[in-house]
Amino acid sequence: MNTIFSEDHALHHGKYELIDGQLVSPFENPSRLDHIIARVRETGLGAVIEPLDFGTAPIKRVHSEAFVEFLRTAHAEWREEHGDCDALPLCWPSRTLRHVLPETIDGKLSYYSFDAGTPITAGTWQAITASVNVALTGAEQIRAGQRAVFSLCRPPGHHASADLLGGYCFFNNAAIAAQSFRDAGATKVAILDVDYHHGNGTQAIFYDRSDVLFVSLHGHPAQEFPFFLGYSEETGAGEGEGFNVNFPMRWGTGWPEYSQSLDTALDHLREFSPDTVVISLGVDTFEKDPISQFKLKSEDYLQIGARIANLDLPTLFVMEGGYAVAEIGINAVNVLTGFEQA
Ligand code: SP5
Ligand code: ZN
Repeated sequence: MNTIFSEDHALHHGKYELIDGQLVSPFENPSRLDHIIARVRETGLGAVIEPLDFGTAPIKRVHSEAFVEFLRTAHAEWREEHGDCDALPLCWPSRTLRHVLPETIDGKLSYYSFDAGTPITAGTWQAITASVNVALTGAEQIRAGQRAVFSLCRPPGHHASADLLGGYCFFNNAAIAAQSFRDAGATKVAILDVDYHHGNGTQAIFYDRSDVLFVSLHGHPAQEFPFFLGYSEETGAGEGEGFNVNFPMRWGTGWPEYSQSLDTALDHLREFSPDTVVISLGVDTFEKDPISQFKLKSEDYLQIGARIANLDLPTLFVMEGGYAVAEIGINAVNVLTGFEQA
């Protein structure tokens, strides 16, 4: 299986995220990908290939023009106001407040974000456009006939919706790839999101559509970030009714319960019978993940890959979360080797 990878991910390296009442060095940092790419090479998974440049047109199929342009200039505007530090918001248009776009950089950053865990740095634009290109290059290789490709994206994407960043995410790589399959002629695309956190951005992007099925397994929003989406009663709207399927699970969930949900999730994909599958691949379901509360073990990821392979469909793996850096390479690549050995 080919891996698509760009060194440009390292240009996004925040100094702080706000978590548990403290500003700490971000859990989502470049060392994550150093470990994954090392494991890809060590296991001989396949070729490691640099992405092509697709420009911003495919991004704007999913994100609003204004949001894309905001991100392009956000750090420069921030630097003019506050000097050379990372941009972080601290006030959001929550209940009782109006959703009107302010003029200043602080106001715009608040408008376009939903948490204080997602710093914008000088190199963020270059890293997030490279991350999209990694996803789109993988998608193009699938269209050219590859059975499966690993798009080693960073920053991740599944928390980002059409005009909202957060949860370490800016552009929704998986959603942009899924839309690219549709635009290239696929009739039906399914996205299976196995990251520990609910893919609120992906759900929101496709919520009223029947051409892209979204199925997600994640920590229960009553307990876990992003808190305000991901319940099982969210099944889609209008045309999209029945094409959004959530499997929220409580803190402490281990393989026995997780694998049952996974099998039911995969049944939904089979019934939908898509042309192509996009996997939002997070390995923050791992027992030692520092910010998560599931109990999966390294060998369980082999099983996840094998069960996805049993769908017998062209499959694009798009990297999302996973913060147990010492084991992130083993866990992520286990999914892929489990897939290939099935
Ligand atoms: C892509 C992705 O995995 N984004 C995850 C973003 C999570 N951000 C904050 C989660 C805060 C949950 N509380 C952690 C408690 C650890 N002591
Ligand atoms: Zn996650």
